[in-house]
Order: sequence, then structure tokens, then C-alpha cells
Amino acid sequence: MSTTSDRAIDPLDYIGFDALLSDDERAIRDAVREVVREQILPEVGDWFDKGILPREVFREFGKLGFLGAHLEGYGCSGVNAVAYGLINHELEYGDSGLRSAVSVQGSLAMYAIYRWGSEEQKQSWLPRMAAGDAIGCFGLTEADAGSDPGSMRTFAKRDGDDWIINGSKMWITNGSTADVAVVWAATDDGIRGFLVEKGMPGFTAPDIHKKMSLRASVTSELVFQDVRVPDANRLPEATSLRGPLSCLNEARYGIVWGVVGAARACYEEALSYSQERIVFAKPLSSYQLTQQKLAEMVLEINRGMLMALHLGRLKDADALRPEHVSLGKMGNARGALEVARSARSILGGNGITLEYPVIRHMNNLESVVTYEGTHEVHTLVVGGAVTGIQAFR
Ligand code: TGC
Ligand code: FAD
Repeated sequence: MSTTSDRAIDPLDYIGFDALLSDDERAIRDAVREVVREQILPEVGDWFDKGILPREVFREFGKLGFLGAHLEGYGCSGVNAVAYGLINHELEYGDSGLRSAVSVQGSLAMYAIYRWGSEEQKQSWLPRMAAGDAIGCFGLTEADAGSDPGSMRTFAKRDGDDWIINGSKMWITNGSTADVAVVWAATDDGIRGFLVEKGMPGFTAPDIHKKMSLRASVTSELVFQDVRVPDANRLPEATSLRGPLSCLNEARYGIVWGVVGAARACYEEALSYSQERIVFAKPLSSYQLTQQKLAEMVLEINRGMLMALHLGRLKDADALRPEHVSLGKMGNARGALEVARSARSILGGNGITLEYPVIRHMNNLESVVTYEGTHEVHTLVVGGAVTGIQAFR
């Protein structure tokens, strides 16, 4: 029988994925991994339990260059797409809430300003946001317009040099902590984006409580009652739903990598637990049923990483299409949830406590499968791409 010492396979890197990365990419990955191990893992179970994400995390991530890391200039790190993916991957090994904070800050709020904003808006917000001194959120979803954001009711009416915004947004990550909300609203000329600043009269952001998922993440409603916003706060280059959807591509790309991090955390816990846990006088890992579970996890994780890396290389070559991202988000998020559920079963009763990371990841992944386009939405994007028939409506 093979023993640990004579195995040719590394159970934590089954296919030798590391060799596919450049030295720089590996160095960034290792640095984030260390931060997560030393600063996040000892705390995050408590944050989840208490339903908090300390603001200090943003400042720390800002110092480390994680915020808007894939953007160039304005104090951003300017790393390649693969390195940005690896940052997301390692953070989500810690908790989906951390990756979510970084996704919303960098891929949604900062990217919206970077891609669709004026030079003044970029100069004003991006350096502060990259440093973690200012927090951003991204308000697209409404209570009655989630998968179909084109049906949004929040409306901005032109009034001289200003706009008057009325309506509300739902499920907004970082909502109440944000200094600036990127808000998408219908206008007489189609959908437009606005920078609504904390404290603007008529703007409130009540938190959503009683969540069973993404608890180490702030989720809020955004409410606008005759909020007067100067035209200088409108993102001048965004003139349709293409504006917000382009930002979603960025965040979804990060999720393709991130969810495999959550899956890896669950697999590692399940593997070590099954090796130590004695049932019917033998380690749990020695039973065929357990080995099948572990083998399926290894398969999901490794193919998820290969998908993420391939999409990253396409993105770095400027050849990544939204339909590619949909395939990756759909497959990797579902795969990660399956890994988490299977890992939870290996932990038995211990699988339901926050003493272990597994149920925290499992519950988080229910949100991740839902946000940034549900599994069904991405299935329909892929279905439309292969048949040429759009089946949303
Ligand atoms: P459709 O008519 O197809 O398109 C409208 C305009 O948008 C363009 N477009 C895209 N552009 C860039 N990227 C994409 N992925 C795009 N998809 C479409 C399209 O070319 C068109 O442009 P133009 O210039 O002709 O106007 O739009 P539709 O109304 O049929 O909707 C399509 C659909 C269903 C795929 C889309 O609406 C969708 O993706 N729905 C899901 C909504 C969603 O993902 N919401 C996420 C909210 S943010 C969030 O969840 C953050 S979670 C926190 C975290 O990330 O951690
Ligand atoms: P619905 O659109 O009502 O969907 C309900 C069900 O119907 C789903 O299973 C869906 O797949 C299915 N469905 C929809 N259309 C079809 C169809 N054509 N055919 C078949 N089935 C269909 N949004 C933001 O804008 N910013 C954020 O920061 C943000 N953060 C979030 C954080 C959390 C923790 C969560 C849970 C959500 C967040 N969201 C955010 C919202 C998220 O993007 C939406 O929840 C998501 O897009 C789904 O919308 P919905 O909840 O309205 O579900």
C-alpha cells in the first residue's frame, strides 16, 4: 500500500498547477495566502458569527494593494488578470465575504469609475478607493429587478444642472459602509450611472439583517428620496445597460477564481479530518465512499483552477468574452458548492459548527451561486451562445 512519503502526487496540488504560473504570479499568490492565514483565518469565524466585516480590513487590503489591483494608474497595483484572479482565490479561501468586499470595491465600484467616469471623477475617487480610505458599493439590483436589471424602477430626472433620484436598490454589498455608491438608474434617455455620496440629503442605506450567508459582509438597501445629484456626478461615458453589465464581467471573472478558493478550504479540511477521524476502527479516509467524495472534490477543484487560469490568460490577451465568463462562473460556483456540501458530510456533526470553516463556506456559496448572475442566468447566456437563440424572455 502506498504511504504518504512515497506518493508522487501532492494532494494539495494534484496536477502541478503551480508550474503553470509565472514567478511573479506565484509570489503574489503566496503573499496573499500568508495574509489570509495569519490575519484572516484566526478572526473570520467570529466575524461571520457576529455578522460583521471590520472597516479596518479595507485599509489593510488597500495597503497590500488588493483593491482595484487589476487597474492601471490612480494608485492601483496594475497586476495582470491571472494575478488578480489569484488574489480573489486566496481571499475566498478565507471567506467569500472578503472576496466580495474586494470584488465590489475593485471590479464593480472602482471599475465603473475607471471605465465610464470622467477624469475628475477618477482623480477624486480611485486613489482613495485603492488605498482603502474610501469604500464603494454598486447599486444595480432592486427588490423587483434582479436577474432582469433592465426592468429597474429607480429613476433619475434631469433638473437644470442636477438630477433628482427616486427609488431603491436591494442586496447591496458594502451599502451602509460605502462613501460612494455607484447607482444605476433609468432616465428619459435610458440607463445611466451616478456617484451618490454618503450624506447626500434623502439618501439612506439601511442594513439587511438575519442573513444565513455572507455574514462577514455588509449587505444593505439603498433608498433615494428626491436625492439631488449634480450632473458632474453622472458617469459620462455610460449610456445603456452595457455600462453596469461591463462591470459585472470584471467581478464575475474574480468569482471564477474565488469560489475555487472556498472549495479548496473545504477539501483541505475534509481531507485532514477524514485522515484523523476513526470510525469503525479505521480512519474515515480509508473507506471507498469517503475516497469517492475526496476524488470528486479534487476533480472539481483542479478543473475549476484550469478553467480560471485559461480565462485569465484569455483576459490578459484581451480575448475574453462575457460568454466565456458566464461558463466559468456557472461551472465553478456550482462545483464549489458541491465540494462544500460533500466536505460538510465528511465532518459529520462537526460539519455544522463554526469551529470548522466548511459550513461557513457552504452557506456563503449559496449567495455566490445567486449573485453576479444566478446559475440559471449564466446557463441561459451559454445556451444562447451555442444555439444563437436568446431564451431569457
Ligand atoms: P441585453 O439586451 O442582452 O443587453 C443590454 C446591453 O448590454 C450589453 N451586454 C453586455 N455588455 C457587457 N457585458 C455583458 N455581459 C453584457 N451583456 C449584455 C448588450 O450588448 C446591450 O448593449 P447596448 O449597447 O446594445 O445597449 O440585456 P438583457 O436586458 O436582455 O439582459 C441580459 C442579462 C440577463 C444577461 C443581464 O441583464 C444579466 O446579466 N442579468 C443578471 C444581473 C446580475 O448579474 N446582477 C448582478 C448585480 S451585482 C452583484 O450581484 C454583486 S454581488 C457582490 C459580489 O460581486 O461579490
Ligand atoms: P430573481 O431574479 O427574482 O430570480 C429568482 C429565481 O428565478 C432564480 O433562481 C433565477 O435564476 C430564476 N430566473 C430568473 N430569470 C429566469 C429565466 N429567464 N428563466 C428561468 N429562471 C429564471 N446586487 C447588486 O446590484 N449589488 C450588490 O452589491 C449585490 N450584492 C449582493 C450580495 C448578496 C449577499 C446577495 C444575496 C445578492 C447581492 N446582489 C447585489 C443581488 C444579486 O445580484 C441578485 O440577488 C441576483 O442577481 C438575483 O436577483 P434576484 O434575487 O432578484 O432573483
